[in-house]
Amino acid sequence: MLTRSGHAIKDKEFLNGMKEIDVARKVLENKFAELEDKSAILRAPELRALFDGIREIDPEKRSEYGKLVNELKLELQEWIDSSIAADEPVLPLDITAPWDVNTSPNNRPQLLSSALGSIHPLTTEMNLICDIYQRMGFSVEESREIDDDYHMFESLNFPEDHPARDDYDTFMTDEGLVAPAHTSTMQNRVLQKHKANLEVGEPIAVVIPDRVFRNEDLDATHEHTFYQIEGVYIAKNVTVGNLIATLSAFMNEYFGQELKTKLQPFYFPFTEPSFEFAIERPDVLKKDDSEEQKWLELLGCGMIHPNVLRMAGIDPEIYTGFAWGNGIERMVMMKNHIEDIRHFESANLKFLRQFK
Ligand code: FA5
Repeated sequence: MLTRSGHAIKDKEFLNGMKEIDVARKVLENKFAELEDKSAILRAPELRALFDGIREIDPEKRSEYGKLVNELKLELQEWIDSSIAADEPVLPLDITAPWDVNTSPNNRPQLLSSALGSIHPLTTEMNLICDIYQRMGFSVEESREIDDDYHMFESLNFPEDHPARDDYDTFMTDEGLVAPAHTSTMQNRVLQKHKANLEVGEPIAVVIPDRVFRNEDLDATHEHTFYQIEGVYIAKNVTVGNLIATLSAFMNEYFGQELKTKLQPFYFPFTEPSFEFAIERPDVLKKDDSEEQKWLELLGCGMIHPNVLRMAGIDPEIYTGFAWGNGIERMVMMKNHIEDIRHFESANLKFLRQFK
């Protein structure tokens, strides 16, 4: 501390004063590191003592000394400023922002109130669908929007060069990666992940929703990008009867009524036997009385092929199971009497506002 005797001021006092500034800086530095409220450093007694000592310095040297004390104060202010800047979260750069993110919030265009928007009907319905399956004892797993040939075809028992590969008008990258054409690409992963359930007498019961992509000719019931939900159920002694009972229970809950349904034989390499499941269209969605207009195919399903179980390390002699893949848009269309699948991605507010 600068305590002065009050005797004649000499150069020696000035030099002592300089030393005391250095000592005080070190003390203040340690204090600053400990302080929660960094600005309190400006009220530290060590700093006050330096200022008080100015008047005791030789008048000739006083202004030079005072300048050094002031510089220390400015230095402290800089410490405070940079500690505040370090504490401030660095905002991620939003490249979609239609304004310069460096402008102050007051100068930015006002965002629209969220009350003006609403959740997309497909999201609402997907949440509802997952909720029903969860109540039926299924867990929900996420899929992925880029995959490989093994999961798209091989793990699903599509032999190489088999013509059935062409049924899935698949988009591929130059590197040979696949935009999944169905959520069945997740079957092998889910079976591997949950097969330990079987050893403790529990079933594998999982649904997997996600977006899928096909190089399709578009019409009222065909999109190139649409949603599916895959389901798998595996345990001992599972039969086609369990498959039908599960799908019927789900459909009755989702549509809130018993619908006319039709199960007809079909072919998928990964199920045996395989079926297509269709429901009767409500009258308002029938263009004419033809048999074709009467039914809309909602999903493909069947008993999981023994080769698919084997490839996931599950013994088909002990366990059996069923799987299905359900188109979400078509379900939502049937429930809400929507005549064209292309409305969903049209960004047509008149259409979307009906679901608010
Ligand atoms: C499949 O995708 C099989 N992976 C389903 C499956 C899973 C079978 C598990 C057996 C076991 P499919 O190509 O039929 O099958 O499509 C299933 C459902 O997706 C159809 O019933 C339909 O509801 C929907 N879907 C198919 N193509 C389109 C499309 N272009 N636009 C809208 N929905 C479609």
